[in-house]
Amino acid sequence: DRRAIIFDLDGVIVDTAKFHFLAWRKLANDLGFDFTKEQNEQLKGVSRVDSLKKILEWGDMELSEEEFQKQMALKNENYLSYVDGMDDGEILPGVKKVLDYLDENQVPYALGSASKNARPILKKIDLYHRFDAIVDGTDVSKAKPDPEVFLIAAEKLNVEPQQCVVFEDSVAGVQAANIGGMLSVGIGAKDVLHEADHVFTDFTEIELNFIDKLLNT
Ligand code: B16
Ligand code: MG
Repeated sequence: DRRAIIFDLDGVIVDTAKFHFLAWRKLANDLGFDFTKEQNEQLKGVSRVDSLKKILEWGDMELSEEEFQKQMALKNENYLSYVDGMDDGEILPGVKKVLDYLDENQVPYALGSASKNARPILKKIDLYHRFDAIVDGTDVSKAKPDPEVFLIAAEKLNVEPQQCVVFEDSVAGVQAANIGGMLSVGIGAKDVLHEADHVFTDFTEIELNFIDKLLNT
């Protein structure tokens, strides 16, 4: 049976995906090109380094190692300027209801995020202390779709991967959950996240008895 939940952060708990998009787009524009919202889907759940590599490919550009590092730092600075203004009002609709329900039923849950900024963001939105475990971009060496981030989370929760349900908004993250042997629940568009076991547009669509069913099958 399933006994624990792992949540992705960006695009699942909070909509920081929009800030990543703005910051990456500014970087591309400053370098003299642009990319689309569709291309941006490919950046979701992907590490900072791999995101910049992809973007440079789209712009058909190459940077020296030094310039690459500089651009990553600039992007992060710009991203953090958006994050700075965040508070618990940024928690996506329906998320708290699910967390409250898990607490009431003593279901352990962890964070499994690719972001190196996950901990400060959780603090800003006042959820840091509610997670039984936090695994983020500072703890892993392999990026999603590698399941490492979720496998470490399962280990920290003291459960088997097969006992975990993962909530993810990204294609790479859904693949990571599937490869890790976990049940995947996509948050977003059905056509994008078709590899997930279940897909919902957002958490307001998720009934608590669905969570119950997930945990009892
Ligand atoms: P950072 P998640 C991911 O977070 C984002 O989806 C992705 O767009 C971002 O590039 C990545 O974190 C790294 O973030 O630059 O803050 O370290 O969705 O896995 O929570
Ligand atoms: Mg995400």
